[in-house]
Amino acid sequence: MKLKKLALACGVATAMMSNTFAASTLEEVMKARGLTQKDILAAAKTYTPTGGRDEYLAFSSGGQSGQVIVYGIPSMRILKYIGVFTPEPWQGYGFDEESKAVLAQGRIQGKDITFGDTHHPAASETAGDYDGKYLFINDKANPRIAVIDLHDFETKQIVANPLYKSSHGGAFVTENTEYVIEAAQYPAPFKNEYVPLEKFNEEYRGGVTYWKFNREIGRLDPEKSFTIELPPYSQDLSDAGKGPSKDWSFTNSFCTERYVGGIERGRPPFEAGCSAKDTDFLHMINWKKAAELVAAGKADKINGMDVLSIETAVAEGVLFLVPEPKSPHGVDVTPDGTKIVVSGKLDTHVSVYSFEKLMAAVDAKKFEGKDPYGIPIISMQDALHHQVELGLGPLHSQFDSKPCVAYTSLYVDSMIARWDYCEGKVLDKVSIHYNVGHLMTMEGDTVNPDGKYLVSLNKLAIDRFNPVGPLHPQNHQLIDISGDKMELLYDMPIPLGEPHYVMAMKADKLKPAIRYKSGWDSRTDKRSPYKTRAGREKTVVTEGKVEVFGTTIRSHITPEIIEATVGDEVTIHLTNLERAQDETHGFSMYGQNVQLSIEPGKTVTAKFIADKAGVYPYYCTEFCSALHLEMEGYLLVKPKGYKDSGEKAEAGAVYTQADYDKQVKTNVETQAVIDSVVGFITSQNYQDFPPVVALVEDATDQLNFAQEAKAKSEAAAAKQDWQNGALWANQWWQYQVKAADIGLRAKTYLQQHDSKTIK
Ligand code: CUK
Ligand code: CUA
Repeated sequence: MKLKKLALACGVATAMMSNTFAASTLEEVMKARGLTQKDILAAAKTYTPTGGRDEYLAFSSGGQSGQVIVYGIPSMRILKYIGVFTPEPWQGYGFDEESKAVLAQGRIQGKDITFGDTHHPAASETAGDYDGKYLFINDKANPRIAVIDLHDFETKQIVANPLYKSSHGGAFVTENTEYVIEAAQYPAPFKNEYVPLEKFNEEYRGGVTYWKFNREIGRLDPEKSFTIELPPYSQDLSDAGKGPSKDWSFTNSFCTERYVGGIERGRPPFEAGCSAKDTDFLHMINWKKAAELVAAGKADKINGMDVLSIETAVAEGVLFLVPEPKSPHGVDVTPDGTKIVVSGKLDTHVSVYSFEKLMAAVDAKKFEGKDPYGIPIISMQDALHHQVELGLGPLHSQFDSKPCVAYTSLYVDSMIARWDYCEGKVLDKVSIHYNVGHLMTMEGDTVNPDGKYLVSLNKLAIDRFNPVGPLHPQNHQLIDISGDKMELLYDMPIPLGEPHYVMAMKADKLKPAIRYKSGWDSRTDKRSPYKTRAGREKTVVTEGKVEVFGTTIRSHITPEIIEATVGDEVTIHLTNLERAQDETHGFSMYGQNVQLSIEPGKTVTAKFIADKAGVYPYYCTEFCSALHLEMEGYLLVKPKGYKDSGEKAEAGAVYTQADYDKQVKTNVETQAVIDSVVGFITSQNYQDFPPVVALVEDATDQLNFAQEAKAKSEAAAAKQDWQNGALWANQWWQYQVKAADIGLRAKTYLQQHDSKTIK
């Protein structure tokens, strides 16, 4: 009765849907779903059939989630959330000891911080172009930079800025990733002490930090990093120079009024006091020369970091200011490095500065004055190439493969402007939904942009998606920029924090691994000292400690029983023995906050105190094989002084010779099936197909395990131990089934990929 009602209700609700399903021609589908020709064209430009790949991979900041979001372009399919500043259970990030150590590097004054406000991802560059090796991202709330290795898409390092109390203008890399740039934001004292706001001008400071990147080891080197002290202006976005300007970096600022707020004390709020003047300052820094000065011992150590004082930076000619229209936000260097595009939220213009003119003023020492800290100011007239009126609220700019073509987000107008920064002409505009922050074109911040697509990172998504409560998803809109008119193609909801910037790289630049070298600690990129081989698993019990050296492989965890006494520190090292692609095992345990992800080859460690006597089942959390549910075990925590009764555990089922014979008969038949599959594969040119070679390797592994189990079952049978004989015969069969499964996958692959007999 109930079912009938439900069916009726569903029938009404899905009437339109079922029409769509019944429709068999394109025209019928268009009619049923109310789609226009333009919609169909947009769909055809983004739809990626099963098995298809994207041309670009986008790496998006995950905003407050503290993670990085990876998605494909043009399909806009999300591929991964990389755990960066925030624990991420699926990847075991922040749960295994190896990744906990990475998160611990990001402690702020000794305190664990388990989130980040990520803003700007930056890919490593060689000669100003993405090289596909590393990704960096900043945390605005707790000034930190993280390093992600694109070999395995894992976070390897977090550095915390020892001077700032917030930062925004990071991460941006210099042309050959010599340095990763991180600018401060809200001024604060460098020392970790109380300083009254009355001392703002004297003791609060801003700065730009240059984190030295050591490409050999793929890590930032704090010892070789340095900071340029800056006045207490709120430094904002930064960009590194390119080509002729490659030794320089540029950092915006707002609130050069140095207003300190105090709305509750009857003073006008920050927003009024920080936007009173007509102009703020663009900071222009010769980082190359600054690095030489630091190397020559001209820096002071503050909180362990080399700091070049304003005084030294000015005296040595590495720091200059240029006025820019008030409350600027984006600063972007053109691909040829000759111009710097600055957009001001409160101005309808973008200001295009000429690097050549800036250098002419520097060389001629032609300044219009000094700021209160003695920094020379180059006049706007002397530095501007021109200003171009684009619309309301210009924020960020990116570039096209076509010379002189830029795209700028118009926050207030909710539009993207395409314009010519050489001639100063607007070329086209397209509406977006709504209030765009950053925008991004393919490789659009390199020396060699690809054009093709643009993604608009909108701040509001009102009315775009099915409502899911007051907190809306973010909306990344994909726009086709290959033609004369920009065309909106697709809306992608992002359900994880507010991304600020995203960058996209040609997918074929990336060469991610499919497995680790055996027994690998992926966070330190070294062989783990806890690597355990098959057959060498052991549990070491010492006073107050239980240490397990275990393994995982389809479909068992070794060990399956761990015994401890209450109060013991339990350490479990697990090595995934798998070599096959995508054969990750998980490991989670009741009540201990343990959740590991063990990818093929990886070794990880869980550590906890067994502080309560009891029974703690554990199991594999990845559906890895037909007997995945049986991938299980028990941690038994005994009370102190517990005496075993000496009773023998009785098995639930008893096996006889008949059971043994029956299983062996099945195994012999199964082997015949396997032999025929193997016969097929080896009759093909399978060596020409690397995925099949990998599958064959894996199947061979499984068949070797089957042989070992077979030997054990026969040995037991020889002693008339039918119980163990039958069980080992069953294990032998389990391995056969896995081998057969893999073999069939290989066979299907060959049949679908045109191997020689199919031709
Ligand atoms: S920011 Cu958020 S829209 Cu942090 Cu680059 Cu401009
Ligand atoms: Cu291993 Cu499920």
